[in-house]
Amino acid sequence: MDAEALRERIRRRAWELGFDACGFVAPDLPPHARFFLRWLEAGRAGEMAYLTRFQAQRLDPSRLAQAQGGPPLGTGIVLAVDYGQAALPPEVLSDPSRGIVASYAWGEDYHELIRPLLHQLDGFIREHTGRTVRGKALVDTGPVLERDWAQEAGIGFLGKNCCTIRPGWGSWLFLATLWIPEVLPPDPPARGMEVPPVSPEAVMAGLPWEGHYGWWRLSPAVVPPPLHATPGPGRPGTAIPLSPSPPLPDISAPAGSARPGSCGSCARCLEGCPTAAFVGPYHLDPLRCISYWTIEARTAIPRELRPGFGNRIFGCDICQEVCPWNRRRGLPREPRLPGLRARAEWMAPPLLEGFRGESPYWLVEAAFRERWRRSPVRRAGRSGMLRNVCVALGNWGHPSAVPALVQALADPDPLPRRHAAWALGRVLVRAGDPRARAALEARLAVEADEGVREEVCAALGGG
Ligand code: B12
Ligand code: SF4
Ligand code: SF4
Repeated sequence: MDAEALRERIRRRAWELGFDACGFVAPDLPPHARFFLRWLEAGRAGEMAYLTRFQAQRLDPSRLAQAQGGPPLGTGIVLAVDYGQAALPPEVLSDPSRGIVASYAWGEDYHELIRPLLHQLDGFIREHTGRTVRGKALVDTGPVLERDWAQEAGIGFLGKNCCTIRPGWGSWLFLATLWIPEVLPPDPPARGMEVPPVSPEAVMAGLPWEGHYGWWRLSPAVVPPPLHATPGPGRPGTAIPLSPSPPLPDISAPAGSARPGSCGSCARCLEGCPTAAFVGPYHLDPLRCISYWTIEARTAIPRELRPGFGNRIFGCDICQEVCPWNRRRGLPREPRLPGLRARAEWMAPPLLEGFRGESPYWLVEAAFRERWRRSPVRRAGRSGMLRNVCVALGNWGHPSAVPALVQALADPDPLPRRHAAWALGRVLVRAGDPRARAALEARLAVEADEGVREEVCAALGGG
């Protein structure tokens, strides 16, 4: 079988396995590698130490198998899974007594679902080529700039919010890559058109928000049609209507371009970020991002950022929710992989639910593991989630949160204790609840941890 024919067989098989898009790249230097290195030098990785490792492989994916004594890799297969589904209605999103979970975590952990599919795809290729060594199957955690490769493979373009956006689908995509020794013809890359490329230094310094940074032509051949021809049947309890769309800025295609994508002069994501995490278009500072703090970080959330978190307790979708490319999406539909379909109980749990006697999942490890079994939320851990929930309770500032916060203030882990103290301080300021003051004073009398003592004092001082 010739290389072109094998490539098309792989695409078809990828679709059958549940991938919605599949493109092919040559493993060269990723286009924004220099920006990535500058970004690292500026300390943007924070606690995400894994981003600082295996740079030789990240800058040259042909070496990804080298550490295990594997052969040089000749082709990258870039895959996307569309997880977009119903949006939460505005009254749920803005309900301060609920904790909003990012939509990528409404279904089961995508790493666990997608990795075996990559291995199956690799097995299919090996059957055709007779190869005995395995390809390198990576989803999220590998040393690969997945968004760069998705753009190179023509799957989507990079939005100013940093996300891969595919016109017609939006940005609710998981990305994954499979790197194989076989050399297959690459897809035409989604190269920028019309506007000259901007330098990494300019992106680091912060580009003007409303600038127009080009159109990206996308490969029309990434999926066997039709995609999601009919919306899925829906699961009980998850049929939540899409919220009505506000008027949209003009991001329509210039005449004569095929499947192009662009942000145009739109800057909604940059304006909409509640913690001002964007230095500028294409440049996010994770150390100001809700997603980083609520998922990745194991330390205390900076006090000045906490009010901006609102009721987001795990991840954040705001810079995607406001994006016209997501609002233009068609009818609500369901991911083809059944495991990714939203579970009603994982989307926006009432904040106080996990403190109650029948299932105190924010307080007891075993209950946490049971309540969030197979959910990506487990990544933050029980105490990390309790930290996040305390911030949301503080932002609610309602007296009914006091008993829960008193329990959190007695947690064995100082991390949630710090945030519970802060939240009680907010209830004190907002509602003047004497129980909040009493709890803080009682804690100060017994607390040994310096960080918690400092938070308690700040809370009692109204800081
Ligand atoms: C670290 C990481 C994070 C960090 C940092 C994110 C960031 N923007 O840097 C944090 C924890 C904040 C994060 C958050 C989220 N993440 Co994340 N994350 C990653 C991870 C592991 C590495 C990304 C990375 O290298 N960042 C470093 C910076 C430099 O890279 P970048 O943002 O991709 O930047 C690119 C652009 O800046 C661009 N660029 C530079 N200059 C220029 C100039 C021009 C003109 C253009 C067009 C582009 C451009 O090139 C850079 C390199 O590709 C990837 C998986 C992977 N292996 O790639 C997932 C990944 C990017 N995350 C993903 C998701 C789903 C999310 C969240 C939506 C989760 C959530 N709901 O909370 C948010 C979205 C936040 C956002 N707006 O980016 C998906 C993205 C899917 C998509 N459609 O884009 C990925 C690919 C995981 C996956 N396998 O599906 N994430
Ligand atoms: S805080 Fe939310 S809106 Fe801001 S960059 Fe992070 S994910 Fe996007
Ligand atoms: S909100 Fe606007 S600027 Fe941001 S990614 Fe979407 S189209 Fe681009």
